[in-house]
Amino acid sequence: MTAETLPAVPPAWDAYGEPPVRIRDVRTICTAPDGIRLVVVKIETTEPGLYGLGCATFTQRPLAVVAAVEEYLKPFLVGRDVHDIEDIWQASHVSSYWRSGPVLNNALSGVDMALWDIKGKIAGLPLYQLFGGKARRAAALYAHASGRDFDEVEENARALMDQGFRYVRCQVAVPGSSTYGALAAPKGDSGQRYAIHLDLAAATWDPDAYCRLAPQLFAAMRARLGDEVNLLHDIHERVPAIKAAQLAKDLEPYRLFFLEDPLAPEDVGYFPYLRGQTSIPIAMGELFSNPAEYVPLIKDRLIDFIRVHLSTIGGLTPARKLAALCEYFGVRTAWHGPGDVSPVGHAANLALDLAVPNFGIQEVHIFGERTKEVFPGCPEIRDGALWSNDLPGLGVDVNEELAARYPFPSHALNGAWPEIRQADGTVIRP
Ligand code: GCO
Ligand code: MG
Repeated sequence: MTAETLPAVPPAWDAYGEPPVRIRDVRTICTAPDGIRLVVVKIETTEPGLYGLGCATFTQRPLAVVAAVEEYLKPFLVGRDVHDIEDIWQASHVSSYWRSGPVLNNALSGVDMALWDIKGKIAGLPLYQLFGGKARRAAALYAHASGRDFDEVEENARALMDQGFRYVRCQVAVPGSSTYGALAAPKGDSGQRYAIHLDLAAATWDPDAYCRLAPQLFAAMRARLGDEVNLLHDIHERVPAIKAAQLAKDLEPYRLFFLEDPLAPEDVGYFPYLRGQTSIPIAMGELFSNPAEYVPLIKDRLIDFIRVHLSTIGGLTPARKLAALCEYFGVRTAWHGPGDVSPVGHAANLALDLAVPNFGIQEVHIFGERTKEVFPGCPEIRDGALWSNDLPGLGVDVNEELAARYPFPSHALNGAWPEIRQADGTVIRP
């Protein structure tokens, strides 16, 4: 298809540039080089060789995102001017009438990030330059130290500290419980079985045992690792709200950098109570998908760090607005950066990390060699920080031939989170 044969689409105003650059094709690339299902959107343009990439990874429902991109967004977007990012975001967002769910937002994010990537390439500038330029050299990182017991957590934390990490998230297995974040992938393992960090052999979850153990873990880590390292922890919405408040108080003496997801999105009404009980720094939000969900927590200063899975809120366009809102309320950024964010998504996180004044911390997943080969230009981890290259746009490419060699693992649930239950059989949050 050439620019001339493309359908005439709204808006009716003149396209930018001579000749204008239009969207020629929108498609998805599915790959799992390290066993984690990743979805990336590629937008090709009417300019030969000019394309953009965006992260659309919703690893529990990747195939639904693929359908949303290819069946709905593609026909809606082909022919539009690549420069109209805001207009395209707004139009796509409401084109489903019902909106702001994670499937549609991830699809929209793939498009949104790809358009920013293209804009950067046309400008010849890395994205952080379009966002106002560097406000820091690199983004300080935290990585995960997990273990079956305190010794293993300590060993993994020390290994990270030896690599220069100054921020370490610690999670330990509750014996006999299917604990979130407790298993680390052993050296040389692709991470496939550990992608969602669950000990599936242990069938149930005991919130009381966890609430007793977590403060002991941090007492041990402070004693063993010293005062200087910044420690973090993710409750992962695993306990009833009132227990989370007690746990937050019990963890206070260990001076965490932040305590993440003490409450489930359904329990945000408890935040004023939690805030009144403890001065522990709180990080929240990776499960929100409607950007409006953050507003009450930000404006009432109920959290300290905003956690956002960028693709789940619809990409860079809404994330930039949230970061700016946070700036005025003293809330710092902590974009979600686990293994189920593609290197393209990590590069998008980094573009914001470098440019926003209220950067807090960046979570990182240490990608395996295969993922780095599939995604040349993947941001570099050095001295406990994430460094951007200076290529135009997001600076990350995808080797499609190689990506195709790592199809999604075949599994009956296609990536869905297996259920976790209490001893009496009640299903609980993941
Ligand atoms: C975190 C997260 C993740 C999520 C995962 C779900 O890193 O803070 O909670 O590990 O569990 O992204 O797919
Ligand atoms: Mg989390």
